[in-house]
Amino acid sequence: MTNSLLPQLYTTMKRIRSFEERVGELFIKGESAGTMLHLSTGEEIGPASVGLAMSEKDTFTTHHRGHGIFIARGGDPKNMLAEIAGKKDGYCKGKGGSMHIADMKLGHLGANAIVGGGIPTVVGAGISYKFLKEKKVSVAFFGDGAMQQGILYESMNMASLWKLPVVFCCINNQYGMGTKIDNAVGFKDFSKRAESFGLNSLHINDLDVENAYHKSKEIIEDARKFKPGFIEIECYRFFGHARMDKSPYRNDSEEKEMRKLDPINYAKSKLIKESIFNEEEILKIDNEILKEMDSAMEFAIKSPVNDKNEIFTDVYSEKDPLPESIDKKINKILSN
Ligand SMILES: Cc1ncc(C[n+]2csc(CCOP(=O)(O)OP(=O)(O)O)c2C)c(N)n1
Ligand SMILES: [Mg+2]
Repeated sequence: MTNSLLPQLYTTMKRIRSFEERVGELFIKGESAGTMLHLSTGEEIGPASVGLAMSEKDTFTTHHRGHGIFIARGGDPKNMLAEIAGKKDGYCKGKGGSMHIADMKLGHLGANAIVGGGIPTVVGAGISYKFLKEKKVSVAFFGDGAMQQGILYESMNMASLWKLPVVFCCINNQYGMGTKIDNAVGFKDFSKRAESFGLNSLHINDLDVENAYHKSKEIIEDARKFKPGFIEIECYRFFGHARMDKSPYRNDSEEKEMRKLDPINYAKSKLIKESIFNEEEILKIDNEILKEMDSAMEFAIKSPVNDKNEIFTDVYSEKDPLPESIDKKINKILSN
């Protein structure tokens, strides 16, 4: 027995990677509802460390590369894969897909495909927690591309001014689509930028997920005491921007070198070095995860497609009925 959190952190990272392997498989089988599937392979240290450092009732938003974060926060691979397949058992009944999963029950306030789009939501959540005296923290996860968006700085300023229980978490994977960070960013010390807004700032640039967890935990718990924070986690996006991108803008030797910086392999070696698990025990964990993902895949493929009458449910507010002209158009579509 061990008090170390490393087994849990390792398992979370491995579940994220295995899940996303299945996302790729779903796409190859022609079962995914869209082609814009953004994998976080190589980046699992961020979702696992910050995701597990959050408390049960805490909330979050994600960017378009958010599968891993949702898994770390309790997302069920079955309903996530069903969502990506556009099926009825998906978290949003298949209407959101990979980039728009949300589940309020698990604190997921929404994934957002607009770069930086999910950031102000956590400021709103933070204001409500402060005034309702709820001991919750809201965390915005986003990429390095969003560090160049004005909305981030407006949000940081408000969080700082009103001392909100909010954390801004930048998963810096070195690329924004096909643009390397060096070609897009004048001043790369992101935590210094956040510090200048009066935020509690943390920069993580190593492969040790346990270390990232403990440091992130401090930032999150400070935010709970109304000292808002910023976390940057450096990593490398192992594959293309989305499934169709073969990364022609970067060379094989860079990818080969950078893929050596694998947080999962690092955690595995540490588990063995610290005699927490041996190779055989780790293989057993990995096989359990593969089984879990096999059944999630089966579940998603078997899940039915929604009835066409479901298309507009949960889309418009009941309190705010559709204008008559739109109603007529919808009825025309449904009657075809
Ligand atoms: C406001 C806005 N501009 C451009 C895009 C197109 N776009 C989608 S993802 C992306 C790159 C985002 O890079 P980053 O924030 O680093 O996230 P990553 O994809 O690396 O996880 C861009 C430019 C968009 N979705 N929204
Ligand atoms: Mg990026």
